[in-house]
Amino acid sequence: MVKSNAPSAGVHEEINLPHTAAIELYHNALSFCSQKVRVCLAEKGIDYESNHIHLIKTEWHENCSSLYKEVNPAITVPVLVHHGHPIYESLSQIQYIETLKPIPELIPKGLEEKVAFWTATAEVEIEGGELGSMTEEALNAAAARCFGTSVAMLSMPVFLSLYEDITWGNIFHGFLVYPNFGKAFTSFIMKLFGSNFITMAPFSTKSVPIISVGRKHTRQHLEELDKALRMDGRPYATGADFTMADVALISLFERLWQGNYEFLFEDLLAVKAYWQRIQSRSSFKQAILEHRLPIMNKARARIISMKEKVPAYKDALEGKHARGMSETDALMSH
Ligand SMILES: N[C@@H](CCC(=O)N[C@@H](CS)C(=O)NCC(=O)O)C(=O)O
Repeated sequence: MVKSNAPSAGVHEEINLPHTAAIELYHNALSFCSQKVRVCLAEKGIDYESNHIHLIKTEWHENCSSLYKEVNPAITVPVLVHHGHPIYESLSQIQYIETLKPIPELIPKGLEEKVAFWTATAEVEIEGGELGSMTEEALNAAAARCFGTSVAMLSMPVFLSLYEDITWGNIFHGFLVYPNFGKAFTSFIMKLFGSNFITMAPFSTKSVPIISVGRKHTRQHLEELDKALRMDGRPYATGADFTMADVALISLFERLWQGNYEFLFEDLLAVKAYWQRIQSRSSFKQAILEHRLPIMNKARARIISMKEKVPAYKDALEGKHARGMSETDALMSH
């Protein structure tokens, strides 16, 4: 996350950005927050002008371009723009969309607490923003707290695979334009070693435990969701209707798809059916499927093929699953 020059959350009536449509969205295909806002807009049936902004993981630091800095000096996505006035922070954007078009209700009366539970657990909360600098104990505590954090711990193979298709020119460009040297350097290292980074000493001593902690807790959060769904056979996270809780969960499932982690809920039949139900909604097609970039499909295909070719890589990503054991079996075998 980039904090410098961050404008305050909410609508900025004092700013007038050039625009061609009443509602515009600056967003990125891969970004969790962008996905949530796109799903909300699709669920509400709100038309908008789509301005895709690349981040280095999808192609280049377009978010650092002078044009984009006019939209958001904090260089983050998403930014929602209404009649030229930007709304910063995805949470404020979602609330703004809710007031703009209250029906269909995404936070139905009486379900506020349940929705809040799932939206809070879907958050990514990483102290200091760096998984690599956390102890295993801190990783476990953070992953246990939030489903979003545990899924974020599974994202490294996805990013490494994406970097394999980013040009060196775009990586070096980061040293010139990206305000955080540490992150520009991380992109350089990830590009340099590609997917092998996961299993390569000395990096593997950090990366393998991060993925392992992420996997263990993701499985636990999925089991919790399975239990909630099975309790009364509800189709969606909070009951009969699709709500903001599902909006928040979609981005996590999409990341699990992106990293080919579906094996984590292969035996959780209620979760499996839930994910299929979500994918059959038109909002999923409009907000997620239609935005999957070729580089994202390629990154997933590379992960699948690496797992077939390199047993240590498969082991790092799948743990005991790679050897045909469920995560629960694996825990019990300790
Ligand atoms: N709290 C912000 C977070 C925005 C954010 O950090 N977005 C990420 C993508 S998920 C970003 O734009 N990062 C810039 C980068 O990676 O260079 C929100 O909810 O909108």
